[in-house]
Amino acid sequence: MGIFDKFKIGFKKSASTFTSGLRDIIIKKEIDDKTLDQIEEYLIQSDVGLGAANEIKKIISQEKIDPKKDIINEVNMILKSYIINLMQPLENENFFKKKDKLNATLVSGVNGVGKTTTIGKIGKILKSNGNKVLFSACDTFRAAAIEQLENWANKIDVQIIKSSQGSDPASVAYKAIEEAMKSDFNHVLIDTAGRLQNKKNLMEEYKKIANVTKKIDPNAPHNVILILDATSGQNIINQVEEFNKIIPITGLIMTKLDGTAKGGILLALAKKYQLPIIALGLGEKIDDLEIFSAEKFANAFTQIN
Ligand SMILES: Nc1nc2c(ncn2[C@@H]2O[C@H](COP(=O)(O)OP(=O)(O)OP(=O)(O)O)[C@@H](O)[C@H]2O)c(=O)[nH]1
Ligand SMILES: [Mg+2]
Repeated sequence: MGIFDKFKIGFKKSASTFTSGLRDIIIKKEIDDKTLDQIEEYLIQSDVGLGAANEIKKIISQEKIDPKKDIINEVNMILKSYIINLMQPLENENFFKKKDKLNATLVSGVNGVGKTTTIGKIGKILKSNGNKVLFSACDTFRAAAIEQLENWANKIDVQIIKSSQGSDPASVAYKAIEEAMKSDFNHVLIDTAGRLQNKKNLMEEYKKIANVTKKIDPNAPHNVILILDATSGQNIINQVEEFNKIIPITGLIMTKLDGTAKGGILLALAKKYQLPIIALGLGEKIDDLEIFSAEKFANAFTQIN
C-alpha cells in the first residue's frame, strides 16, 4: 500500500463524514443562497473555523458553477484548491532533511496527545535521512515515561540521554545537548511531560527546559513542536495560544487523525496561526506518521484523487 493510500484510509473518518455531509446539502442542480448558507454552516460544524468557512462560501458563490456539471465535484474542487492555497506555505519537509549543524527539537503538548510516540516516529524518519539522532528523556514526571521513550530508542536504534524519575528535566535536556555537541549528533529530540496549558508552575518548568539548552547553543531549541490530539476539539486553539506564549512554536503535529471525524480543525489552525505543519499522526505504529503535504491533505479531505 502506498503512503497516499494509507493516508486516505487513516483520514477516512474525517473525509467521508465531510463529503457525505456536503452531498446531503447539495441536492439541487444550482447553488442558491440558502444552500450557500448551509454549506457555510456545515463547514463551521466541521471545525474548519469561521474565517475559512466564510471565505469558502464566498468563493463558491463567485465561481458561477455550471449546472450541467457535477455540482458536488465542482464544490470539492473549489475546496481542494482553497486548502492547497492556504496550507502549501505551511509545509516544512525540510525539518526531516539531513542537517549540517545541531538541531534541537523540543516536543511539547498536553497530557496524552502522543508526544513520546511521535518522537519515535520522527526519529525513524530523521535517521533514515542520514541524521545522527539522540533522544532526551525529559519527562521525568510520569512513571514509565523514560522507559517508554527508551523502548522507541531501542526499536529504531538511536541513543538516549536519561536520568531517574523525579529528577530535574532541564538538567536532562542540558546533558543531551552537551552530548550532542560532543559526539556530533545532528538532531536531538526532547520529550517533555504532558502539561495543561493553564498550569502556571508546569509551564514555568517547560520554559526552563528551553532556556537551559540556550546555555550551550543560543539558537536552541531550534524547533519547538506542539503536538495536538485531533480528538481534543476546540480546546486545541487554546493549547496553541498558551504554549505559544511561553516559547514561540515553530511547528505543529496533529495526531490521532485516524480515530476522529474532526480533521477540519487543521484548516482553522492554518487560517488563524499560519504555523508550519510538520506531520500528521495516523496511528500508533512507528510508520504511522505522514510528512505534511497540503496537496495530499486536500485530496484526502475532499476525496479527490
Ligand atoms: N490512534 C492513534 N493513537 C496515537 C497516535 N499517536 C499516539 N497515539 C496513542 O496515544 C497514546 C498516548 O501516546 P503517548 O505518546 O504516550 O502520548 P504523550 O503525549 O507522550 O503522553 P504523556 O507523556 O503522558 O503526556 C498512546 O496509546 C499512543 O499509542 C496516533 O496518531 N493515532
Ligand atoms: Mg510522553
